[in-house]
Amino acid sequence: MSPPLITHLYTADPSAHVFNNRVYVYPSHDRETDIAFNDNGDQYDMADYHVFSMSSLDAPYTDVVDHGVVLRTEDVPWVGKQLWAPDAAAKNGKYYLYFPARDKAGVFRIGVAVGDQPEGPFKPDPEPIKGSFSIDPASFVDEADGQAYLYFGGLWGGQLQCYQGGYDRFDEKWLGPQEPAGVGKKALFPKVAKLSDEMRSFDGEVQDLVILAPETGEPINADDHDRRFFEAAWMHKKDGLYYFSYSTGDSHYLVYATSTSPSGPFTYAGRILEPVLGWTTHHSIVEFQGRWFLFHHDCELSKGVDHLRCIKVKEIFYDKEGKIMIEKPE
Ligand code: FUB
Repeated sequence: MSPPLITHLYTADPSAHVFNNRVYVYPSHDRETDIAFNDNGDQYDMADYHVFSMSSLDAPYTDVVDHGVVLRTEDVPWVGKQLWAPDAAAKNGKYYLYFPARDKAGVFRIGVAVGDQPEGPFKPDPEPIKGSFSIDPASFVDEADGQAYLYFGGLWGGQLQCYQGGYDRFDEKWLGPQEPAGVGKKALFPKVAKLSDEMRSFDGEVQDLVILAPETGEPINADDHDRRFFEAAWMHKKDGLYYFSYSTGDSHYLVYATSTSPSGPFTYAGRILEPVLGWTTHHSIVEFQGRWFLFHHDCELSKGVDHLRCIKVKEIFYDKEGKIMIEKPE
């Protein structure tokens, strides 16, 4: 088992990118609270973000730099609480930090903050991104044409199930640990939106990112909790193929689906990681110096406290067909 990458803080939801030949990690910063545990995730009550960077991903991790606090709840006028899993992107010589948080009314939105350097500081826009909702933004800039995308969404505490009547209609009847279920019901899809060239607004409509079951060619069923999308979207591209990976939530897997288009449809392709210590599992995948790495978290550092997590990194591999392998093939 890999050792935690960071031990002086609890960290989770690592979004890793390579900027200027250095690895930058944008994680959640977990903290202790006295909030009672529930399936809505209220105990995940994070209040700021740190950025970390490093020049090597091989243990022991001796050169991890903590760049300090880059954004706080009180820096963002629209935020009420819960700074959850962030991500970052680079474009046009600027760096963009995307972050989900509950607004003052308790509804999750996605904000953006802009910086001149990958380690910040980041200046937040005063309003959330228009048309954004739910959690776990993951940005992806396609090197094929420079188009940037934001993938997002998360069930239960992440409120994705509250938008079944339309992306502009928040239905509070669906708040709490519930989602579509039963024979014939299809799973809810993660969302994707094109980002405009200035990276701070959506260019066009938010769309469903359709994930198909390979054996039927039909969307994944709602009851298929081993494969349906729950949260923790991530996109990477290798050899022209788009890989959308995510957490299955209450079955605790990290899985992936592939497509020849960044907007899908995607076809489920397999598991990346089996359940780890702790309820949540969340990750990113990045290429660094010709090798591919999975960043993820577990609760080893807190000895199993679900909301006190630690990030880890592990090299991953691909077979000849492009299937992700967690162990090096013989
Ligand atoms: O860290 C808070 C939430 O837990 C994230 O947004 C989810 O992906 C899960 O890891």
